This record gives sequence, C-alpha cells and structure tokens, in this order.
Amino acid sequence: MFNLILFGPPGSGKGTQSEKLIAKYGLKHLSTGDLLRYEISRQTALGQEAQRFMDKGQLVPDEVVIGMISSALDANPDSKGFLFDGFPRTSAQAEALDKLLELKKAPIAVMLALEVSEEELVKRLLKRGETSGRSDDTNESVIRARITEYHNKTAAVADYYRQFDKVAMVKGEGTIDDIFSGLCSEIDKKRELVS
Ligand code: B4P
Repeated sequence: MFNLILFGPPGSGKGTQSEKLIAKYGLKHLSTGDLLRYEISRQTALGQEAQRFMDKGQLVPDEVVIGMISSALDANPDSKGFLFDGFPRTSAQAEALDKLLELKKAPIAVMLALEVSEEELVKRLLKRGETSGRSDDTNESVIRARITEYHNKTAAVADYYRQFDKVAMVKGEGTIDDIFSGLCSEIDKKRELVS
C-alpha cells in the first residue's frame, strides 16, 4: 500500500492535482473538503455543523474530520493506497492519521507540499467563486481568513512530517501539467525506495 498526502494552502491546487494523480497511480482519493461538502449537500447534522465553520473560513473541529477519515478507510479495505487531500490540517489530525495507518501497517510514504504565493491563492479562489457556487470562495475576507487558519494551524503539519524526512516541496505555480510532472517525479523517487 502506498499512501501520500497532498498538502498546501487553500487554492494551491490540491483538488486539481489529486484528480490527475489518482488516475495515474490508481490511488483512492480522500478529500475532507469533498466529504464535508457532500454532507452539506445532504443537509445531515454533521454537514450543518461543518457549514458553520466553513462559511467563516475556519477549520471544522478535529473530531469531525478524523471520524470521517476513519470511516472512509474502513470502507475501502482493498485499496492499493490512499491520496489524502486537505487532510491532515492540524497536528492532532496528523497524529490521529498515523495511528489509523499504523493499524494497517501502511504509513505515509510522502507528503507533497505545494508552494504558491498568497496573492496567487486569492486570485484563484475568487475566480473559482465566480462559477463554483461555493460560499467560502466568493468573499475575499473569508478567503483571507482561510489563509490565516492555514498559517496558524496547518503549516505546522509539514514540520510534523519533516521530522520523519517525509516532506517534498513542489512548485505550485505554472501550468497544471508542469506542476503535475513535478509531483510525479517526487512520487516516483519514493516508490523506487519503497519497492
Ligand atoms: P478544501 O476543499 O480542502 O479546498 P481548498 O483548500 O479550498 O482548495 P484546493 O487546494 O483543493 O484548491 P483547488 O485545486 O480546488 O477545503 C475547504 C474548506 O473545508 C476549508 O476551508 C475547511 O473549512 C474545510 N476543511 C477541509 N478539510 C478539513 C480538515 N482536514 N480539517 C478541518 N477543516 C477542513 O484549486 C483552486 C482553484 O485554482 C481552482 O479553481 C483551480 O481551477 C485553480 N487552479 C489550480 N491549479 C492552478 C494553476 N496551476 N494555475 C491556475 N489556476 C489553478
């Protein structure tokens, strides 16, 4: 089993690149953002709770997202690997993920961290807001709040994986295909080591 994390600030292209990576490597895509939006669209109790945080640009409480990921792992026992997109976003989530994967004897092989400037992030998210219908993409102050949450709570997650020498930084600006090549070359290096 080959497990990887695609990491980066909001709008850095995690969702965009995940689609291409899962097609190439046959991994199961687990996006906490997508899972939360699915709960919101069904108006479940979990979705209603999550929406209150997401509309303000804040992170959803750890226990909610950790529970969702745990269920998703249980629901896919035969997967040849998982691509975690937008998770973990706090140190507590990173520790919980390590424990869940320990049970499967399949630790994270690599964290790929996309680097994008703040102005580019805001520009991309406002542009997506014109068509996505996502309430957290239309208001610049909410977008800035998401970036602040990233600096305050999420950036430290890279330090957590750095202590195990698992972080690869990848340039997240340029064409989608060039960024994809940068990600693939990091994955292929790790796969050679694992196999
Ligand atoms: P997410 O759904 O994870 O998404 P995101 O951070 O908004 O964006 P992503 O990086 O995936 O960007 P994308 O590829 O779409 O989070 C949404 C919210 O959910 C969070 O704010 C939080 O409230 C909650 N949440 C999710 N996970 C959580 C967790 N673990 N814990 C707590 N809360 C959680 O790209 C953005 C745009 O850029 C797109 O329009 C795309 O077309 C464009 N783009 C991509 N690559 C480009 C390129 N190379 N050049 C130009 N544009 C590009």
